Amino acid sequence: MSTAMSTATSTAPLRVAVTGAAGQIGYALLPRIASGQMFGPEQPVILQLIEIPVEQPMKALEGVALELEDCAFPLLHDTILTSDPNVGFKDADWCLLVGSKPRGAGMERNDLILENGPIFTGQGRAINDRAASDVRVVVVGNPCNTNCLICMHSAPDVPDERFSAMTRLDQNRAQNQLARKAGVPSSAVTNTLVWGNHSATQVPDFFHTMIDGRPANEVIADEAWLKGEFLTTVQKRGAAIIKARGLSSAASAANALVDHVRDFRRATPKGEWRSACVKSDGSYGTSEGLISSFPVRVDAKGDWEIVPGLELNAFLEAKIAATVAELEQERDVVADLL
Ligand code: NAX
Repeated sequence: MSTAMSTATSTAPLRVAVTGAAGQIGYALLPRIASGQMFGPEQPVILQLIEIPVEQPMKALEGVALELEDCAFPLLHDTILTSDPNVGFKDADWCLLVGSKPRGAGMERNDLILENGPIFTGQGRAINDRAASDVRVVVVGNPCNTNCLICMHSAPDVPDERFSAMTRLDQNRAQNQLARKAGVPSSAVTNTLVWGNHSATQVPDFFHTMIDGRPANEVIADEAWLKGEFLTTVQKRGAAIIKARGLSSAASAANALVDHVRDFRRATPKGEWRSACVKSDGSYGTSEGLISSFPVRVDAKGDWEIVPGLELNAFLEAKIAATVAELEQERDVVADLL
């Protein structure tokens, strides 16, 4: 189904595929894309919205599309609704893989990984065969690092560097916690860095994150707080939101995805980096090939690199080793899909 709207500009529209589009994050995300916040105020978009072939989410998706129509966004040139990944990913410039199966009652993390694996092999194949030749893929659906790994392996014709998974929400959470503790605006906190897996083993790094140009651990001279409450607050923030709201983070996750895509579309300011999960080159004690969160810098051409040469102290080395061990274990669980 397609709901074409009038064209307001002459720039060719970007095709943006979003899976799980009828879900909570989708609801918060789609207006942000259609209004130009993700790709800029001059860039028209065509939304290619993918849901599972089940009546309720497809019906909900139709409702979301009606609401998008009612926003009369000048940049939104068309909205395609489908349950077929081959249709949804066709010619897509950006594939935002938000949908995944939620963790059910009594389900272990490994069960969740196994349940979601086949979704990401199928979507990877469809992206490989159907998407634009310069497609970029971002995985949000959890476990996002390992889902991204599976998707990347299932799309052998798409260069590995086009895949990333999201720790920008963790970065934003850490930035806010440090700013509040230091009593400064969040803009004073730069180079916020999260290493590893988007899970409770992630490592928010207060040694390389800067506050007003000085290392966070110098400005906040409270080592017990940094190593204790700060780390656990960021690591467990998702659970705190579920406890308070009865639902997982959606507005902040959609906001982080807008940030993540923008980070990859513009040059990172000199001397800075952003946190994102990309394919490991083996640096920082992270096995080559894993999708892990690193300090990432994007150049003017849009190519990214893992920022080299940061020094790791014993504290960081131990924490990174633990999160990498978890990623290796997740990779082993899905070994037959790689
Ligand atoms: P919802 O359950 O509200 O929505 C998920 C949607 O995905 C549903 O509408 C479902 O029908 C759809 N879906 C499931 N399998 C699909 C498939 N194969 N193809 C297309 N659609 C499919 O979840 P929501 O709150 O939107 O969260 C989505 C995902 O984001 C979850 O996996 C969640 O854990 C993950 N998150 C990741 C974050 C990150 O920082 N990386 C943070 C937020 C969030 O927790």
